[in-house]
Amino acid sequence: MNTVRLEDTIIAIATPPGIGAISVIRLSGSDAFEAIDRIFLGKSKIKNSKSHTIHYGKISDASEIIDDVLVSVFKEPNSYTGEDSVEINLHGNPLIANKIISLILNKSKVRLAEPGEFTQRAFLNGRIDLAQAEAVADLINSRTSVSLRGARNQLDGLLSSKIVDLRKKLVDLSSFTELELDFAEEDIQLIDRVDLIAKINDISDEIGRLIESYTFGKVIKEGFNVVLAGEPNVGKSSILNYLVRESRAIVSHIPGTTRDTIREEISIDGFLFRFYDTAGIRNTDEEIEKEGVERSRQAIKNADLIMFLGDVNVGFSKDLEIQLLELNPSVRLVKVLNKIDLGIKRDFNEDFKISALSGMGMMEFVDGLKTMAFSESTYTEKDAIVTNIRHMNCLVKAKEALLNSIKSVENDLSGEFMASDLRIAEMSLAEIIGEVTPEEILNNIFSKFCIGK
Ligand SMILES: Nc1nc2c(ncn2[C@@H]2O[C@H](COP(=O)(O)OP(=O)(O)OP(=O)(O)O)[C@@H](O)[C@H]2O)c(=O)[nH]1
Ligand SMILES: [Mg+2]
Repeated sequence: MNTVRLEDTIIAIATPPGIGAISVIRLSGSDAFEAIDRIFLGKSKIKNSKSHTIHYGKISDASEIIDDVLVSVFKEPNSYTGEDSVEINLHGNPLIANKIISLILNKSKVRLAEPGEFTQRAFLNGRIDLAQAEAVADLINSRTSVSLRGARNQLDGLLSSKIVDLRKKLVDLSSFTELELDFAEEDIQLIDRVDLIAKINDISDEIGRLIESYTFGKVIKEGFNVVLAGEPNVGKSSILNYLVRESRAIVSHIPGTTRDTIREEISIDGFLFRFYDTAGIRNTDEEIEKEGVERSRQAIKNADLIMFLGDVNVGFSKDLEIQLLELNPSVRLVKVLNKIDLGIKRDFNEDFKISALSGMGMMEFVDGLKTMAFSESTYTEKDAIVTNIRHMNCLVKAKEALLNSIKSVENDLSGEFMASDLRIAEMSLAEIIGEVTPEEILNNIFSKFCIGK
């Protein structure tokens, strides 16, 4: 989507490809009503209908009836896109949908919509801001109840209103500092410097709290990556199988069984956990196993948590522990002793004791996992939580600018510096909600949507 062409009327199928009870075609733009009226046989013309009404009728080509349909009418500005729009409910066969779309394309000045173009119009026409538009995509792509709730909150404007509020505080401050610049010659201070710094600090702290929420927000949206790591034969694959309740990975008494990294997702209390079973790490000359170990290392680098496994009779290799932490220095590592059904002979300073064979200790481990993923977060559903890396980057930029502005006040630099930093901070916040967002970024955001959304 290079240049925005709001004047075009666009069409797309809004339901997934394939067969279903019904499909929905969306049509939006100034010619939407005329376009549908050219092929729709109903009691009255759609053009003359009231907004938010539904009309039964038939779609017909000159020679044949294509389908009987329901047409919903939305008049601007009270539609999803803010434009005149219709939604056609038809029988859920892609052949019918394609016929209707071709018919409209042939008979009217309508073009196929690009991915996300309906939502982009909703944004450009001021129906929703950019963070809300992004939440639409998140809502559709959510795979757990928790991430769904996060997206819902963002779509409802929880984050946006927080950003708007912070931005307003900044604009209020800037109005003083900009005014001071106007009277620079007279050297007037309209706002006391101690007071000014305190106010900037308050805003910066609030932004800081949003930045911190991203650790939690990322887990909400993307899930939590747990890598099962350890020496060969400690029972990594057995644990994966236990967690997913199926024989997903091959288990054998022969060390070096797992080669490929195996990924499985499970939802625990509505949170998405992604488990990676990896090849046991050891020095080997066997070519395939070597590659397996390399893949283990890659998985470990991307882990949020390493589940470091030890055998009840052997414990944990200090050497391997060091290697794991070298690969991912910021990761949380928990020591889990497996095979306790064989009897515990000594203490290895482990965090958890389990048996993949009998299930002993597994409940406690899974409970522990939830705590480890979320304990540090003191965020509740009602808090604005940042789940999007783009927002996160804008917030970091804003905070940096605020810290710079404080520095220039403390160093008694010319007011220009502080005013300019406050402006940068304000612009960075505005970028989150799409008020000063470069077109390239906008295109990038909407191109990731599905067609018809
Ligand atoms: N007694 C007992 N045996 C277990 C337990 N977990 C795994 N085993 C056995 O230990 C052996 C190795 O199990 P795997 O799950 O294949 O071990 P792994 O860590 O995936 O091994 P590699 O893929 O070779 O690195 C198998 O014979 C399992 O049946 C357990 O909790 N108790
Ligand atoms: Mg294995």
